[in-house]
Amino acid sequence: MKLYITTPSPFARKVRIVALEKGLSEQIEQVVVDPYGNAPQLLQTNPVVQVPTLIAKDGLPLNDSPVICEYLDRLGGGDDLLPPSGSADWLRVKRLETLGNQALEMGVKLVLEKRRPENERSAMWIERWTTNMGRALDALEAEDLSADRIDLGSITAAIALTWIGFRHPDYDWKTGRPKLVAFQSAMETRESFKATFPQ
Ligand SMILES: N[C@@H](CCC(=O)N[C@@H](CS)C(=O)NCC(=O)O)C(=O)O
Repeated sequence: MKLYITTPSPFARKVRIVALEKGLSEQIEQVVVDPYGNAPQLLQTNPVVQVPTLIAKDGLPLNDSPVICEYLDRLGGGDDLLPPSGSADWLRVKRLETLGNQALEMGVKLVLEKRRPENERSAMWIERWTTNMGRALDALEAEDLSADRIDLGSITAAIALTWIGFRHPDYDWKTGRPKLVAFQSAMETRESFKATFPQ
């Protein structure tokens, strides 16, 4: 299998962590590409030219981190990172995964907006996306997150926190969110997290 990534991408990090947790890393060649430069290999396989994109075992391209993670979870060994579909636990994990992804999506929009020339930036969007990112983090703080429960929900929430700290160093996500602070630092001690820290 082939996985297109960038090393700072939080969505790609999620997939890399899942691959490690499921013992699949040796079967996956990681290829660093430039999505914003329309890397030809990526353009050929993903119509919206984003990382992560996985070329699965049968050669089929998988384009979005949730579907890639679910595919790898079914393929690999060890404990399930996604409980059986339809169960109460599955819904709990999916909700956490979605909140983590929502926080990340707001954060990615902010990065792109802030990369525009200063006179073209929209203060309105920056304000809205910052507020929404904070709300997603507040919603996560209110959840029962535990570093002892490794699943797609806890993995996504933890990588979102780390990435926001990495990409938005001026944004204080820690004050008022003590449960998230303890959770994120405990998750980052796992080998799969240490091996994929954003750079
Ligand atoms: N929903 C996608 C989001 C992926 C995404 O936003 N990737 C970013 C990098 S972090 C990207 O490749 N952006 C390039 C672009 O949008 O042109 C997922 O979960 O995989």
